[in-house]
Amino acid sequence: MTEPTDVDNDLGLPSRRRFLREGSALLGGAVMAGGLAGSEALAASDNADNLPPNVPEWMKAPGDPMGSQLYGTPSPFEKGVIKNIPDNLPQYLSASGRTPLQDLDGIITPNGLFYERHHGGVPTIDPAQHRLMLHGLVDRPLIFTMDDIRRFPSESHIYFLECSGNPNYKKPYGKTASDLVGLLSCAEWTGVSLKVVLQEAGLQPGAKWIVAEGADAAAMTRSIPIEKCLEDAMLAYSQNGERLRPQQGYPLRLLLPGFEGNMSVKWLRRLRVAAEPTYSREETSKYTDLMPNGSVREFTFYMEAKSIITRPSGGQRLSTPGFHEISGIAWSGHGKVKRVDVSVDDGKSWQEAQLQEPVLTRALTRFRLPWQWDGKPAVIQSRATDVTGYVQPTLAELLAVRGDNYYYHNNAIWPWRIAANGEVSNASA
Ligand SMILES: Nc1nc2c(c(=O)[nH]1)N[C@H]1C(S)=C(S)[C@@H](COP(=O)(O)O)O[C@H]1N2
Ligand SMILES: [Mo]
Repeated sequence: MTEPTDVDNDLGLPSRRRFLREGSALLGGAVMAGGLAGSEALAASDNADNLPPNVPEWMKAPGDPMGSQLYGTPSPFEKGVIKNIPDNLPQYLSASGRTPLQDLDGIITPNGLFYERHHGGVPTIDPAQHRLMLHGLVDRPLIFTMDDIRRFPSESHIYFLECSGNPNYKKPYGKTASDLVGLLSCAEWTGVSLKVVLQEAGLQPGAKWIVAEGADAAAMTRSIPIEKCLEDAMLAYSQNGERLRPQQGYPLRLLLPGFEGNMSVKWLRRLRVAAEPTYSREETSKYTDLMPNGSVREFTFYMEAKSIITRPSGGQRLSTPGFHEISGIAWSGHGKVKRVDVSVDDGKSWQEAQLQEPVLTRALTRFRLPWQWDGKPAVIQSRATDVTGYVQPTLAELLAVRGDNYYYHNNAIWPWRIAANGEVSNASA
């Protein structure tokens, strides 16, 4: 093979020398000023033989043949991008694994990194033996096979799913974006509108709630107001184009966009239409909150507006002063994110971030803000506002209203502290 010197290769990419001449213009001047020379320097791990202008090792022989992986997996160099499983919790029957939000881009969570939360382990369900039973206040009680479900007209929507204990109000809050709010993911879901299935059975007068039950050892049970069931609730069987993962409820889950994750019952086996909620364990002893005056907030369905900077974020390090894009995610159970403001001066002033299209209802929204870091210690944070005009509060504001016994629904602003050496840590810890 000949050495690629100043000859354009057949991919039409700029050659090295042209890149050196025009490089800073291509990358927008100020952004990388001085940076190119820096990247020419050898890092400790670099093998000079693989660097320009030499031909790297991996060009000198053909790569792996087709079919060496029948289900693709990430590059071995990405092996650190995995679910975050807290080791300070008993992790068998009631378990959680968090999405590594700080390592992801865009708004879609890859299926292998979707957060998982389960109360009785992950059942292995043969779809041929799975049934969904629909009964109670309906004209025609029905039992569906998975084939029956998939014969209904289907729809696909991108929605986030978030656990309402994400995080809970008990310290310590954790070091990384994943420790803080990694019980959050976003996927394109495909399934059947619950409304369509309910029309098939015929709702009777007095139908006010639907009690959903999962086919796991926990028989997770939650009551859902009928309005939500007739609005955007889905019986989902696919996630990002392929069938649900077992951890996400294979072969069928309920999906209630914008509601606390606990209500999106996985491994869905039963829907009972009722006049009253059932007051199950998960809506009485759990997923309710004690206010300072002794009253209890129950049925706190909606996930309020929230955001977090994922880059730079806790556990990461800024390599050099100068240009850095601040990027993160924002979401609201009430609908679209209207704006995100970012502060780089510990909350003294705020700038409006750019929202990356698409901005979707009850989905994650990516935001970005260009930033010149002067190399001095700084505190950065983001604040979401949703379509209702609601503004994401600070942790201090939430604690002042909700008191010491509140556990779920912590949608606080999470500031990151950047030290002079570039290290990023949790400023609320
Ligand atoms: N059947 C069943 N459904 C369930 C659960 C469960 O343990 N069993 N966990 C709930 C909780 S607490 C959450 S936050 C979401 C998590 O969904 P995921 O594991 O797909 O992320 O599922 C909910 N649905
Ligand atoms: Mo949850």
